[in-house]
Amino acid sequence: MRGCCPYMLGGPFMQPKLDPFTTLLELKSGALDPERGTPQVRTQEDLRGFFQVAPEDPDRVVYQVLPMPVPKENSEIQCSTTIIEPGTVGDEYYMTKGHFHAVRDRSEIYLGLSGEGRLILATEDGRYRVEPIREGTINYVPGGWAHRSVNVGDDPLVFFAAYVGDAGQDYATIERDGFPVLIGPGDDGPAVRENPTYPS
Ligand code: PAN
Ligand code: ZN
Repeated sequence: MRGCCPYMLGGPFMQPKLDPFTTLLELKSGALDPERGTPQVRTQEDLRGFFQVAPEDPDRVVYQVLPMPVPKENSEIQCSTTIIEPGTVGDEYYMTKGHFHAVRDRSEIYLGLSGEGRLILATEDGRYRVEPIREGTINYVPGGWAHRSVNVGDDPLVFFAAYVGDAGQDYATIERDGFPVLIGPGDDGPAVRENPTYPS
């Protein structure tokens, strides 16, 4: 028999849709070599409406996502690295927009690579959790939990994400409601406070 493992005994054989590929992930910086897609760059201006206050330095880069594009189908696994710069806007640390998955029950895994961060997770009925992200952490993001990562340190926060291919991202709900809590500098390090504009 040629190859191994017939898809079903007696055929038909599954015809793969993609060829295998390998990319080097530079563990500290999150850089991919070779790059596989166009980096997605988010500036303070791009996050207008996500921070509590207007951008202070609109062109400044807040974060980048380096993608490894595969078809957005549930048979595939999307993955990317995210690099969030250190900084603040108003009382909030630099963070991602955050989203629910458009297909709400799709889950995701984050692997922390470097820096010091927090992952805010929230359900549509307002429950929330705050989890750490740093080198070696694995955050499991179950379906139904919106997620936003926040850089609470002085260096870039870098993590790798892998998620169900057809998950999609719903940013509009977060742009409208935000998350139940905000994270910014406090007297003794990062402080989590209630979001005064979160709908009750
Ligand atoms: C991540 C995020 C990435 C950027 O890959 O997309 O960290 O955050 P925003 O998408 O909220 O701007 C992920 O959770 N994908 O589903
Ligand atoms: Zn996600």
